[in-house]
Amino acid sequence: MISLETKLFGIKLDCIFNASGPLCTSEEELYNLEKSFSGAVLTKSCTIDPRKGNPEPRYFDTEWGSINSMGLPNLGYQFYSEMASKISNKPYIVSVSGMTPDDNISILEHLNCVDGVSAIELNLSCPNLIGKPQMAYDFKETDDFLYRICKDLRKPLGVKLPPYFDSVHFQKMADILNNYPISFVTCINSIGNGLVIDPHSESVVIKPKSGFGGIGGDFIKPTALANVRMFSKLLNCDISVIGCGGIKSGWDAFEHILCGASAVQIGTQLWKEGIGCFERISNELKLIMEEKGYQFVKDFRGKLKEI
Ligand code: ERO
Repeated sequence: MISLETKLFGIKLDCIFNASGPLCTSEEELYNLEKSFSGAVLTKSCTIDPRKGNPEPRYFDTEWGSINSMGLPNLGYQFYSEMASKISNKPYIVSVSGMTPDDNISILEHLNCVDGVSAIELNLSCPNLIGKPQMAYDFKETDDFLYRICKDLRKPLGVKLPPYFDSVHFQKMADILNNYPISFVTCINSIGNGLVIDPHSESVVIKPKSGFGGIGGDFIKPTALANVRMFSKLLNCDISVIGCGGIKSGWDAFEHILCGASAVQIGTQLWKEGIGCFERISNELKLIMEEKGYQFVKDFRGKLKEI
């Protein structure tokens, strides 16, 4: 019997679930995720107050993926906190992306005490907030901030990272993360500030930030795999890596796990295909495992060969 079971923050779950972002904002979307083949229910990143987000159009599908500048539309942390008692069949992970470090501290203090919140994914990498840098590109600020929040942590904490492109940056971030009681890192958020244009209309395709936005889909898979691989090697073994970026098939999920991911998240493909993607990708991954003679995720996790 092939099993997709994995263990994250001490909980057993199926290793494929949603990325924070697509189809995980409203009550209906969260219930739909609970009913689907997603291994967990992860919320849209939340702020203190509900937000409408950036002006539309703010998401655009391309053949190879997507560009978005949603601007953090969400229903506010109280809503996601209340949903914790309603999502009872799957691990429930709340993504947090406060507008300031103090906002994050307040939200985390609250969620620390909410039954039914299985874990928190702290998003340090939103690329689309006008005038706000991605915190995880500032190593000192990230270190200071983790120091503050980890003092009083009562839930498993994960960190959603932006893509890094330089060996020194991988090492610097890993050295910081290794100092804190972090349960997992998610690699990667969308590649920030890409530009998609339509040459026919001679126009950008999304409205916010003059058309600049986070890139997801096929093109980001090699960068995502590199980040999963590097952090799997550099982080303490008690920090799990979750792969995210360019996963639309069982083979993509297999590649992320081979690079060291303990679980994978689906972003752009979830926007495009809807919640049916979890069952399809899970079945594809199981077939690959069967053909290769692997029964468990751990049989091939991190076992990428070098030549
Ligand atoms: O614009 C957003 O809401 C958004 N888009 C992304 O690609 N990544 C994010 O982390 C994010 C907001 C937190």
